[in-house]
Amino acid sequence: MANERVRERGTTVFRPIIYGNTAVVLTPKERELLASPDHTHRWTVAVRSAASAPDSDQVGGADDLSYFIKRVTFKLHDTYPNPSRNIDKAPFELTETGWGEFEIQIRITFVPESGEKAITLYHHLKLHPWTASGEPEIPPLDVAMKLGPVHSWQYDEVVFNDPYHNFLNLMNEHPPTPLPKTKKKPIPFHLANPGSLEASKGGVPEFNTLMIKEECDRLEDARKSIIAEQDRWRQKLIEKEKELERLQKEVDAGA
Ligand code: SLL
Repeated sequence: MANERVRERGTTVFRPIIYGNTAVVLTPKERELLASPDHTHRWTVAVRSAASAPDSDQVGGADDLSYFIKRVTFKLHDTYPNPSRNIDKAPFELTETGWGEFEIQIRITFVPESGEKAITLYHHLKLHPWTASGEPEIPPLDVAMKLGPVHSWQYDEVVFNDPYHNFLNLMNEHPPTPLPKTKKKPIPFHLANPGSLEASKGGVPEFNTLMIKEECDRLEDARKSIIAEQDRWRQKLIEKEKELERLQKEVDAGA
C-alpha cells in the first residue's frame, strides 16, 4: 500500500503499562510436590495495561496489549533452566517458583507494523514483604505467609514518536482503559503492605489518577527545594567572593 510507511511527523502516541510481580509463600504441602523442594515462593512477573479490570483482584491488565506488543521476553536468573522465556501472546506474564530475589530483564518487542525497536525494562523480583523500618528485613516464612501476597509494580508509559500512519490508526482503534479517578479499594499502592487490614480482607492495590497527581506534587516539591538549595549556595558563593576580594585587597595593601 502506498501510504503504509508514511510517518505522522510531530505526533506522539503512548500507552500506559505496568510491569512487576506478585509473590506468595508456598505451603509445606506445595513444597513437597515441587521438583525443587528448596523453592519457597511462587511468583508471577508480568507486563500489563495499567488500568485494572472492573471487580478484578488483579493489579492492572484491563486491556489486552497484543495489538501493539508482539512478544515479551523475561530473562531470569541463570539458576533457572532456559532462563530466557518468550511470551508470544497475552497475558504477557510468567509464573515460576524459586527461593531468591534477582533482577529480571524484560524485553518488549512490538508488532512489525510499528517499525519500532524493542525496549528493555528491568524489574527486581520481590519476594519478601515490604516491612516497616526497624523490623528485620526478611521476616520468617511463617510470618510472611500470614502477611499475604507481595506486590511490586512500576507504572510506565510506552511512547511512540512520529508513528507510521497505519500504526497510529491501529493504536487509535484500541484506546486504553482510563485509570479510575480514585482508588476503589482502600489500600494505598506504594504502601501495599500485605500485612495491612485491607490486604487481609482481600484488597488489591490499583493504579489510579490520584497517584499521578501525588507524583506531580512530589516532583513539584522536589523542584522547589532544589531551587531553594541553589539560591542558598549562590548566596554563599557571593559572600565568599566578597570575602576573597576583601582579603585580596588586604594582601595587596600589605605588599
Ligand atoms: C540471591 N542473587 O543470591 C540471588 C540469586 C536466584 C534465585 C537468586 C531458583 C533457582 C532454581 C531461584 O530462586 N533462583 O532452583 O531453579 O539471592
